[in-house]
Amino acid sequence: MDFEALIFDVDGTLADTERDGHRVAFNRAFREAGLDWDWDVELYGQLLAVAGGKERMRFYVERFRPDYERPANFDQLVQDLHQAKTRHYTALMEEGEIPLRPGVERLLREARDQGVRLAIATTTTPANVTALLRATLGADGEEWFEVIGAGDVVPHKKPAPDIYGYVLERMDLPASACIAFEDSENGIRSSTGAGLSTVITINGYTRDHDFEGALLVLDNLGEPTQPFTALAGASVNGSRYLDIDLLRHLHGK
Ligand code: XBP
Ligand code: MG
Repeated sequence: MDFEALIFDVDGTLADTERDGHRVAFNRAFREAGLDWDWDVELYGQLLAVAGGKERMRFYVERFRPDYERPANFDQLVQDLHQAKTRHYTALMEEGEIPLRPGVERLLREARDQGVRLAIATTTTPANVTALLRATLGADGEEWFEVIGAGDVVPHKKPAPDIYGYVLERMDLPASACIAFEDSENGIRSSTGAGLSTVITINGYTRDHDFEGALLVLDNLGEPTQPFTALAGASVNGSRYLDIDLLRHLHGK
């Protein structure tokens, strides 16, 4: 069966949003609330073991701050911090400092031109997705995607397969008709858990993750002038960048 749709993760896959986007926004929210929490680049890599901002803050307190005395309204505090963090994050995206990764816009445009359907499956908050897509693809950026599955719409975040199941159901497509794009171990566990063939583009935080079962592992999607490096998975026969033709070829195998 030929494929009909591409389903993209957002953070780390469409753009390198974690180190200079989410991390910075969390720290601004902590400072604003008068907390002494400060997530440096290295610590944030460890915190990425847990997907979802609210879940990540709880994990930080449990694992790294045994000294922190939780106030009675800790649940509310986490909600409030997360809301502030989203405000800082969307403001950062509006500044437009975080570009799409190499080859992303090219592949999205090519898919649209060829009638390949597009969707998003992410743990991040919907407002964050909107802010990134508008800042990078333009005011109609969200409309490029038929379904945007994001945040708390499913009870279990990645690595659970729920968000991919949610998107497939809304697109009324079987997993075999789609290819997922991910950057992390939690991501590929989620996508393959939903039965999807998955292309990985690694980044600084995920290069040592386990990508067992990936269709293809690349450093990035590549551009005609900036070829990718294939790191694992199917043979790419000398291709320099990932396009719809190469995806068709790989998917057919
Ligand atoms: C992305 C995440 C997100 C963001 C924070 O994971 O883990 O939690 O870091 O987003 P993936 P929120 O790329 O696997 O979807 O703070 O909005 O939850
Ligand atoms: Mg990701």
